[in-house]
Amino acid sequence: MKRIHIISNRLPFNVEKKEEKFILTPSVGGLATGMKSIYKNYKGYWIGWPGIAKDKLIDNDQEKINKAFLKEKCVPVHLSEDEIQNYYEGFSNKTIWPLFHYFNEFVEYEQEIWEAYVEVNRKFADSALKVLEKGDSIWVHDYQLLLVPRMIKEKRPDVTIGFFLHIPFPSFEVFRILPWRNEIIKGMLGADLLGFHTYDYERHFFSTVRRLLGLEINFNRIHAEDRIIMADAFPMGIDYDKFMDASTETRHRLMQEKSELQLELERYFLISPHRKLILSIDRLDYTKGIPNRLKAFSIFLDKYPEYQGNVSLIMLAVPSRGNVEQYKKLKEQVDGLVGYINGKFGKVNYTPIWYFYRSLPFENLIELYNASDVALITPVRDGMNLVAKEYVASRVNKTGVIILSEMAGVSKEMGEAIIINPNNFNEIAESIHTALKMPVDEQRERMAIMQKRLKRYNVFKWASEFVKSLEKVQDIQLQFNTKKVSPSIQKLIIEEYTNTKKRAIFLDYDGTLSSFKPNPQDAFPDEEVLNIVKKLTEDQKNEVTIISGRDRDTLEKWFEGYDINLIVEHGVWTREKGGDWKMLQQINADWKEDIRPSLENFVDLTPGAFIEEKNYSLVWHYRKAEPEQGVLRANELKDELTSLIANHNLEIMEGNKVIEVKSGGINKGAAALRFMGESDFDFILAIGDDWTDEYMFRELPQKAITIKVGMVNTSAKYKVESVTAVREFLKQLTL
Ligand code: GDG
Repeated sequence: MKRIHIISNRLPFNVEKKEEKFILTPSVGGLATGMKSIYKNYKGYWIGWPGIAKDKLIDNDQEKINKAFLKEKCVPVHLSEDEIQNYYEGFSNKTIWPLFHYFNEFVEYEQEIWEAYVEVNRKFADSALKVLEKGDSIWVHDYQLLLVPRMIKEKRPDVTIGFFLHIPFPSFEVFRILPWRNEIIKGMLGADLLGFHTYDYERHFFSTVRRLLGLEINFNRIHAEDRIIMADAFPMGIDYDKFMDASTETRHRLMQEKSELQLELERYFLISPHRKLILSIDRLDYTKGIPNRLKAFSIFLDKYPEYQGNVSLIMLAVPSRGNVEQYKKLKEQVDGLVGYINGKFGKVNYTPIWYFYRSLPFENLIELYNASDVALITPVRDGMNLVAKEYVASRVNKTGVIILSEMAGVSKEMGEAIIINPNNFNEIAESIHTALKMPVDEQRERMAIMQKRLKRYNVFKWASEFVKSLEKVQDIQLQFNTKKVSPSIQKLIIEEYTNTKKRAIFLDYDGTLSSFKPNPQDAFPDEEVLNIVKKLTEDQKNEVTIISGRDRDTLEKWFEGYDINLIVEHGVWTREKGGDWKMLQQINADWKEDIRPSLENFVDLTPGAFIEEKNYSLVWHYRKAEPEQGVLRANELKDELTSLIANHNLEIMEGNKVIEVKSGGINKGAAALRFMGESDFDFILAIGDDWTDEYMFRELPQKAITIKVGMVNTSAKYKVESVTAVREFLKQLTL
């Protein structure tokens, strides 16, 4: 079986020094649990920070730590306090975390912490590169390591890389705020598969890729220059059985086995059978909507005073990132609110809020899940929120109600919960009332559906689905690479070229010899292209033809003085070298006046779009339009044109970000064939990038060497990935 390595900020063990020895204890977080199966079954290494700053180590501590971890197949990445400060607490938690959770006002834009982030990402990548072998895959985790995929891909393009983001991916309008947006998105695109918790994050990511890099995306595949990259939603699950089993065990404990917390919880209900408990558990983070929840609880107690004395909120807030200013302020705010509510509604024998500012052992967590009638989960933004899932998995008798923020990824999977807007305090207060009054049958009905789903799609299934997709993307890339002009294929083509005497060479221009520019007139041939053309045309055995959709005047001007044939406007006009322009067949352009108003209307409706007029065609360009709107309008325009052209002999062609209406029966395939006529060429080469070139690829004789630019489906025999690759290929031919 192929190996899969894992990289995450932290290793799945906590390390502690005891009498000169370093002792490792497994960490119990969701990620560690989910990855355990992958890391065991696929026999890879886990690369991450061990949790101790290297400045704190003395003598040969580092070596000892490495040794201890190596036994567990872990590779520690040692970081200094400064690095942790700037990379982790800094750029990760003060820039990316707030921005990706839509807290723009908290984002810090410090060049220094960005540079530390780059450097530390490089350290993680370098540690991974040391263990990678041919055929290995690697799974990179989360927002601390967004640059790692590219850093690895650049050095090891053969390694398949997966990346999973555990937090939301924000809308483009938010992401674009980042000064380092291009570096980050390119860093992520080093991966072959990108996973998100929800489809919303996935579509934000796609829209960012489209807008920042202009890459083509079909369904969930991104067409990068040299490969296909896939992105998909994989909602992370939990170890369902672990929670269900632990919870079942808790319920069957003998009196003497019960923990203090469990006994205290039982005492609470002894006072009155009508008493109820509401639970909330989170890290103390501003994304979790803790103040919102407290305010809503206060409104609830005010509005429904009959519940005072009978309903308490148990709030577990786990200390987190306490050095960061906003977290300190949040702590003060929460302390204040809890004090206010307890002061206002508390009685001698009634505490409205049981507030724990600490982390509790797993057993206690289960006791809380078990004892609580309602889970109140109100993040203002949350990638997923595993607490919601854990509460469901711990409900042995299927009672209990979840109140869930629509801003948490988990809400997409839990339609049976009471879904609220975390900023609507009245709505939350009402939903607490609804939850407390919900009939047991209804609770059981809802809970059973959620449990069934969570049991099926648990964290192991999540991890294995991701790995399955990683394998699938390998297959897809392989399929696309099968036609790629490899060095050995190139050698064969050069041999054939050298051994032949009469060669026809058809070269498309835009997207083949020259890259697209926002304005078509700016894509004039640079020195490199002119040199290539010059070299090719100097060989008397070659008939070189530029075959393009462009108009006569432009190409004539650009290639003036070159011994070259031109076929323009998809084949309407031909000019053999040294000759005059000839029209291949009699066509007219009277139709333009009927069609033009429609195109103009679509220009008005689509900022950035414009019309190019050729002798026998009209082209609507949308490369400069906002990408999603451009595609939408292009589809509408195509629809409209289809009915408009009914009375004319016209064709609608869809090129690269263009819709072209032109006289029918003309295409590059027919034009190339006509151009070759009866001549007996012993070598035919055609290179092109869009589907107007597919006519050539299909209609040229079988022996022709046809090459598509771009790693997409094609009827060409071969593919190359880019304009640069075309240029290199042609240079090799003429060496
Ligand atoms: C990030 C994303 C996404 C909490 N208190 C204690 C304790 N916990 C455990 C819970 C749960 C985990 O911590 C918290 O996970 P969440 O998913 O709720 O939130 P984040 O920590 O913000 O996680 C989040 C997640 O990554 C996974 O992709 O869902 O959206 O923000 O497992 O049980 N565990 C123990 N004692 C505690 O006091 N033992």
